[in-house]
Amino acid sequence: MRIDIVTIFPAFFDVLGVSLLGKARSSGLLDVRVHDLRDWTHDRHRTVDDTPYGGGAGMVMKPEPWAEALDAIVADAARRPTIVFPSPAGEVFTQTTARELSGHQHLVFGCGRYEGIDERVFDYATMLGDVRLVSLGDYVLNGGEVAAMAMIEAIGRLVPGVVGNPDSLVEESHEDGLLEYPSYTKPALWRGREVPPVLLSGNHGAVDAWRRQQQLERTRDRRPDLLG
Ligand code: 6GU
Repeated sequence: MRIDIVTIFPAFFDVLGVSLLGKARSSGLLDVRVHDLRDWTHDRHRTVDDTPYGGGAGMVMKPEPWAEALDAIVADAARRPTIVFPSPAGEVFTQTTARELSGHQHLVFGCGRYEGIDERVFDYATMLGDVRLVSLGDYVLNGGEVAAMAMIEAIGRLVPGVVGNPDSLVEESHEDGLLEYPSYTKPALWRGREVPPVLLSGNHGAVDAWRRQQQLERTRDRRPDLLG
């Protein structure tokens, strides 16, 4: 999978060089390319923002650098990419979104800062790829970078081969619409706290039933919205 990221803060993405995704990059499973939006400005100050038409607080990202950046990225792309703009005004990103996007060959993340990107950029981008505005949830971050990082990690780990043992992907929170069951390791008695005895019983049927019950109870207590 190829992932292009356009940002005015490329350093936010330095962490893509470490841990599981870092390994996936070194091994060639993920081809991640981080681009500085300012490389497509032409003035001495490398300006990416301007005042909003109609007035109001804050600055808006100018359309021209965005169009040039996206043009350059798709120019050497094999096929139409999916272009994701992280935005608190977008559709909510879930495990379903991650699963879907993990099947795409080429993702482009356009990370906006300030009050947003000139709206015409989203329309222009539809000529180059399939455009999605995607939010992490109902709270506001300073820009799309941290949101893009979260999405890239959620998506990247679903790309076949990135997570070494694919079994670890199936018993996670949200994969079956429920929260994950609790996990324990040795020692069986620690600071006065015991591991639930059923887990030491060797009875696999009983363990499975207990875990399913735990998933249901936790989901009901913490995330009743998931049960519909
Ligand atoms: Cl995708 N962007 C920003 N700026 N804030 C957010 C978000 C995205 N998702 C939740 N809050």
